[in-house]
Amino acid sequence: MKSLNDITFSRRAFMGAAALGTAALAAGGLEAAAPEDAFAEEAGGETYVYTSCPMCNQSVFCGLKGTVKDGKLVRVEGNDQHSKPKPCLKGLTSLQNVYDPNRLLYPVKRTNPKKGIGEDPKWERIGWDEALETIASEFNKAKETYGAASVTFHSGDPKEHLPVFCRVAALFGTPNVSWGGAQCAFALAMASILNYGNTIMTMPAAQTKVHLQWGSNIAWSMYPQPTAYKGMLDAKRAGCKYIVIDTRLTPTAVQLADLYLQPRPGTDGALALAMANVIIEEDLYNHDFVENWTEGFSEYAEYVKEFTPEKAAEITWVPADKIREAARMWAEAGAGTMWVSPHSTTHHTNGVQSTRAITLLPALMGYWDYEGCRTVAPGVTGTDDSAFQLADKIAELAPGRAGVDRWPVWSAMSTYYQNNGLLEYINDGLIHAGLFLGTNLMNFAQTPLLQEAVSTLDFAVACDIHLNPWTHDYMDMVLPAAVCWERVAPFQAQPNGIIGSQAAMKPAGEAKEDWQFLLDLGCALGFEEECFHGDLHACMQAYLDAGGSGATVEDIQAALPGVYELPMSGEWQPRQYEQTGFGTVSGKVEFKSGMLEQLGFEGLPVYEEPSVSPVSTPELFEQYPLILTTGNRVPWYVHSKYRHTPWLNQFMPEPLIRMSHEDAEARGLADGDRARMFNQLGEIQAKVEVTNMLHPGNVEILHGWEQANSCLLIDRTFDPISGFPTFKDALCEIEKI
Ligand SMILES: Nc1nc2c(c(=O)[nH]1)N[C@H]1C(S)=C(S)[C@@H](COP(=O)(O)OP(=O)(O)OC[C@H]3O[C@@H](n4cnc5c(=O)[nH]c(N)nc54)[C@H](O)[C@@H]3O)O[C@H]1N2
Ligand SMILES: Nc1nc2c(c(=O)[nH]1)N[C@H]1C(S)=C(S)[C@@H](COP(=O)(O)OP(=O)(O)OC[C@H]3O[C@@H](n4cnc5c(=O)[nH]c(N)nc54)[C@H](O)[C@@H]3O)O[C@H]1N2
Ligand SMILES: [Mo]
Repeated sequence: MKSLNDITFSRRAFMGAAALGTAALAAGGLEAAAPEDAFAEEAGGETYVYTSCPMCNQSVFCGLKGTVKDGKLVRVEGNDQHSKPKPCLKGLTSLQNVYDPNRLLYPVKRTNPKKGIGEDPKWERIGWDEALETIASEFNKAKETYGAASVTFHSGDPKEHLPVFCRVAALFGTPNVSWGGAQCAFALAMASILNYGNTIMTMPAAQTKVHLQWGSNIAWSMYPQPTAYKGMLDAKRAGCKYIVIDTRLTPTAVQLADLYLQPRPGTDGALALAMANVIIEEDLYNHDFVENWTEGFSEYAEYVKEFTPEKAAEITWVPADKIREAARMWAEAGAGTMWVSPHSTTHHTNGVQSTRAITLLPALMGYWDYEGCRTVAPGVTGTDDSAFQLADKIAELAPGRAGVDRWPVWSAMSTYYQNNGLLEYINDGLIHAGLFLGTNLMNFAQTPLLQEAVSTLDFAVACDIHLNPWTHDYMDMVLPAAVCWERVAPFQAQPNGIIGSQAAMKPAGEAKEDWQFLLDLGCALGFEEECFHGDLHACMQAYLDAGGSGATVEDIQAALPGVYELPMSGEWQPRQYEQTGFGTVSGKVEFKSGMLEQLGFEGLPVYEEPSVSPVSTPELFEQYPLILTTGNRVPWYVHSKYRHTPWLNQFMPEPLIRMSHEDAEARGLADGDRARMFNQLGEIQAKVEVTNMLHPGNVEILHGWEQANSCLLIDRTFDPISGFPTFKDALCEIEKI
């Protein structure tokens, strides 16, 4: 693997990779611009187009500027008028995504009956008319026989289609709608909303004195990182101190941390409670805020007495003096912000409660809504798209969702369904058909069980950029999706308004942009009027009208490459909660959650060991003595995507098992050896990389590899509060092959 230092996109690095790209393009035969043209002289004849980068699927993307020459996209760079003007290496690579010779270009249907795992579907090309008619007839048949809720609208991490996706699902009448948020950011939001009625996560600002970065390696992932990360570096220069708490010594920790804590995976709750113990014992907390604006403090203070730094040190591996130092640094700063990973503290059975314990640390200090803290600033007007999504209709349908009893807190806090139970919903006869748009079944725990279940559906259709056997072998039909440079929809929210996007070219083959496909599907299902007779422009205008901006599609286009500015809903005043209170059951910040108690859960942010761990399953630990973390992000891949994209694949061409020197030596393993990683659930094989990043006893592998699917080693246990999978609660052993 190349080092991080190699990931500057010098012309030379691009050219090296480009050679690979050209060979692949030639083999695929798709008419394409050779990547080396990206650096050809731009001698007239070129036009510029502007779009937003969906390569890492964050909901506010980075701005891109494309140069088009002779109908071909030849160069990609940042749009400096966008609020996120600096794309990362993935954004620059979106050019290769357009011309990827492996793209699916036509709708296909299977000709070989579905028989479960390992069957070749024998795809046959069909036309869009046949595709849409078949889907409509199959979905309507399921609706007549079992009710509309028997059809799931299931999406993954891609998000830009969601307004139309949700609208069409609501029109059809199914509440069994969901997307990547069901494994991703929503549990973090739940924890924070249970505490504050709002999210606490924010980036440090100029006046921030201390920032607590909890398990999120922003240097490599998460936020459109170049812009967010630059903001963090600027705050550091302005004097902000950083506490970084991560199970790995990450680039974020190395570059930013004034204090770095390396906990045992899944023990974050105990660590946060121990920090609270120090803050309360040493009387460092903000009495005024705690007395007036919080609920349940005395019981919480009583509970955290148990978590002395010495006891927490035994649980978490973090030395007691470091816990004290972190607590004091946080409490004595006077203004602090916090950023928590959307998946590292939530992919455990104790996820929501641990994340509540973490996100309550600002409440002890009253770090809320004043300069240098999380500020609750007014947003722009005219961007609420809930009316367009028919949110009221979805809320009406919500009681009929699958899984409401299984995950009551999730179900009370979201109107969508928790799709991690899809396997059981199918096996229990609740779901009979489905649309699988932009998702890979490989990213669910115990993938083969889900694949088997999906293959029993009466009808399943996917829509994707590629044909991907892990998901599509279990479908009846797959439809080709356009990529960002081929789309006119959608819009992106900006801090000061809305930004539009332009297409650089027509979609390749018969690919359609997701908004257009969903409109056509809505029409085929019988909702012509509500789906604007398939007219994308009319749909985009209706979307703008529903938000109340008063803008036309043309206004937004004319503002490009800039933002179409909208008025703010007011001016920020510090400590608005003094007027409004907090959006919780009690109207205050809740150390003891009223909602959790109402739904039969512990109201305090109690710490429990993960369901699989050295402590909770000692017999298993004896056989499998390594704690396995799956899915820590890398800069060049997003989940299962881009494994075949030459400019990205060069950095990590194959799966890697990463482990410490100690763990490798103890097993006679050296860097580059092939090894098997296994536990009671399964086995995968990959190359070993020995690293200083990991604590001895903790190993990792990235998810999304066809050659080594980490979800085979993850059981189907879920956090009972969020319904989140336990992608970071597993044990394993590793042996040389
Ligand atoms: N073991 C393990 N598993 C995990 C995780 C982990 O940490 N460890 N993380 C979880 C998390 S947080 C998430 S969000 C999920 C993500 O899970 P998924 O959303 O299933 O992830 P992807 O692999 O990105 O699959 C997206 C699919 O959409 C296609 N696609 C991309 N863009 C578009 C588009 O614009 N339109 C259409 N129609 N298709 C498109 C891609 O080709 C790809 O096949 O994975 C979860 N799974
Ligand atoms: N390049 C890239 N960017 C992405 C993605 C991608 O696949 N690739 N995926 C996108 C998605 S869907 C998501 S959800 C976000 C995720 O965004 P982030 O949360 O920022 O993801 P990571 O960079 O994996 O950071 C998680 C960190 O948590 C640490 N960690 C793991 N387990 C634990 C634990 O138990 N406790 C603590 N304290 N730390 C732990 C890991 O070492 C890792 O450094 O990223 C998004 N951005
Ligand atoms: Mo995610």
